[in-house]
Amino acid sequence: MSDSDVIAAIASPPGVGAVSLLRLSGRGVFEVAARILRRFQADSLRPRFTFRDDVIDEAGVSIDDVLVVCYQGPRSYTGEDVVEISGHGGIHVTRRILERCLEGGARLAEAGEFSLRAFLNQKLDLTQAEAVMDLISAQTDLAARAAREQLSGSLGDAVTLVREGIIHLAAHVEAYIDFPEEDISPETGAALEASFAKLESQIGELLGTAQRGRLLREGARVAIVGEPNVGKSSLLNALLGYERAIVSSEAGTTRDTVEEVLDFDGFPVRLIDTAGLREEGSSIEKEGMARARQRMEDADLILEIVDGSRARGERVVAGGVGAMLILNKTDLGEESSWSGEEGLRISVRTEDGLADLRAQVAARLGGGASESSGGALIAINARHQDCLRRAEQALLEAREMLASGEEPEFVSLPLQEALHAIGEIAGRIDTDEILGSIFSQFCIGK
Ligand SMILES: Nc1nc2c(ncn2[C@@H]2O[C@H](COP(=O)(O)OP(=O)(O)O)[C@@H](O)[C@H]2O)c(=O)[nH]1
Ligand SMILES: [Mg+2]
Repeated sequence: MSDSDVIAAIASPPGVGAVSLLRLSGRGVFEVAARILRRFQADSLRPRFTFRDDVIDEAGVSIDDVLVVCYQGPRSYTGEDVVEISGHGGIHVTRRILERCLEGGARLAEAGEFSLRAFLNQKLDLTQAEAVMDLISAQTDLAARAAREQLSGSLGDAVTLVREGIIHLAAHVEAYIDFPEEDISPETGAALEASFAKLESQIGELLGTAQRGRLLREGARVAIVGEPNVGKSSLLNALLGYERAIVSSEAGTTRDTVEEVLDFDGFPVRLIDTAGLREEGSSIEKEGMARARQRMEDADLILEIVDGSRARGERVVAGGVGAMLILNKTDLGEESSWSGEEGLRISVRTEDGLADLRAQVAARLGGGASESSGGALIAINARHQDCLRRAEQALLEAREMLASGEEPEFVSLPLQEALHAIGEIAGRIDTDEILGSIFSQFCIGK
């Protein structure tokens, strides 16, 4: 596989659509186009101009009447010469056009290969390539915004700052290797300390966005738990806006877990209604309760619902860690034993307090959207987190070595390690493995 041979793929989703898009990229792509299009001439093309042509078969018979746009590298998504062909979106016709591209000299692109080329041609760094994927799979406005900002380079810029800081620090330390007779003066020592502290706080800040990143990409699991009949299923329905779960005044109605994804102030939330927890119950209900307990363990957040109109009993969530207490049925008045208890008061029946509930859940999950409305909405992924942790660890090591009077030569080793770990984030260091693992998650044609 050459890294600039002509690749082709259907870029639109499989199935019937109004139009389908085929994308070709690589050296010689205009010659391929000239072989399969009736009027196209490689030597007189107008880049970024739409024109009409026919894709023809071996015998010169038209397969489809198409629109064609050419891009001349490096001014294209991949940085190479690119041809895009829009055809009539039938499954058969689209496949025939792709076949013609392959017969004309292109080969089928691998998953993510267009974006890989964009990366290799420095049109995108790795964080931006990952953002392309995030944008495609975003389920809420906030998730899409985070992806867009990462695509525009916000994370890459923040990482570059850290990288420059480490280079600066390393250069400082290296200077002492070249002049071994000089001791590190107290002023220099203090300046180095300050640089370490600054880097640590920059890295810490980025690491602090990991939870938000995970929740925006994967959604949060929020389990609604509590005793029977407190209004758990009613709450799920009210938040969803339709009667998803069965509500009844009979205790033990919900026996299985019911899950739905919804948008909580920008956070995709997987809301899970569970069977009420109580001592008695049939064997089916007991199985439901076992599932409820399992969901509680996996949850990012537990909403513990109680009936505020009745005397308080035992709490079902031991210690209340990671749980929000919610007193429902305030329309019936609050029973005196709850007075002074911290917890959100709502009434599913009158919908009082539901907006507060949404906002508080979003705030608990990711600091809320408003917190970051001023600056960039950075939300790192697990790979970035891993790189940053390694960098943090290596910096810590370097700092300790320096403090204990270690020779500068030795200190520069962990600094190089930190630099390497940070470099991996944007991909400014060649490591085939990380490239493979990232781009293979793309779809063909991306
Ligand atoms: N008065 C009042 N009744 C409610 C409220 N929320 C739920 N209920 C009622 O409480 C009963 C049990 O509700 P359900 O959602 O099935 O409870 P679950 O067992 O916790 O899922 C039903 O009769 C609901 O109509 C509320 O805010 N106020
Ligand atoms: Mg229920």
